Amino acid sequence: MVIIPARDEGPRVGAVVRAARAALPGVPVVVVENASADDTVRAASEAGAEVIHSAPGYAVATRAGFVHARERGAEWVVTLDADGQHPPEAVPRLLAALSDADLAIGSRFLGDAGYRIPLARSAAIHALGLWTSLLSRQWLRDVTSGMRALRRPVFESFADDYPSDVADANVLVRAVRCGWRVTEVPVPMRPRSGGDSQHGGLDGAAFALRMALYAARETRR
Ligand SMILES: Nc1nc2c(ncn2[C@@H]2O[C@H](COP(=O)(O)OP(=O)(O)O)[C@@H](O)[C@H]2O)c(=O)[nH]1
Ligand SMILES: [Mg+2]
Repeated sequence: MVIIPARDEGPRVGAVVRAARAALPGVPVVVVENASADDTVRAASEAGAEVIHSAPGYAVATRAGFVHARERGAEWVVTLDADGQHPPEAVPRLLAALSDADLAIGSRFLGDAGYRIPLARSAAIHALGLWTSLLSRQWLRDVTSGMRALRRPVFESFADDYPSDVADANVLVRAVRCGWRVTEVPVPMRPRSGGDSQHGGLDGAAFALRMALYAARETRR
């Protein structure tokens, strides 16, 4: 099952849903939406997605997707942004990695990133990558990538217990410490195709600091 959290992505979500359905014929594509002020719901439905609703927040929406996938008995889930950042045509490569991994990350830092990542953001992701690698004792790079594939035991566990504020690097620390096999697959990405990121500027810095703190807390669970 493909899970696409989306808020105010009306101009973008339709293309992502259509590309995902084309790349993965017969696979359910679920858009998890909350409180969009635009036509996100209509655009997603018209493109052929099932739309479900969640409480606010990216992590909360992602978890709602995991719960839905568990109810549907999905074997695996892939999470994609609705903003056009993650190329759905690369999903089959991510799924192939699940043959010997439990969680596969689409990574901008293993090959061609595909676009110029703003310097401050790139520095923050690399610093979080080092921190995450230290905490998990596994070399991980694109620790904030929202493009991930998860096998059933992983998303079923996350459906039961998942952070509600930040769910990026901290989730990877948890996964490695749970003994799940985590791997990275090179995926060229794109900048979001319009609209605003959920975190920019100072808000982004505060978000990165919270993520680092939550990641450290995972080692004490
Ligand atoms: N349902 C839902 N989706 C959200 C929320 N916040 C962000 N998203 C979606 O989550 C995805 C990732 O957010 P984005 O702003 O692209 O984060 P970035 O890629 O880290 O800059 C996008 O598809 C957003 O539309 C939210 O509160 N609810
Ligand atoms: Mg994005």
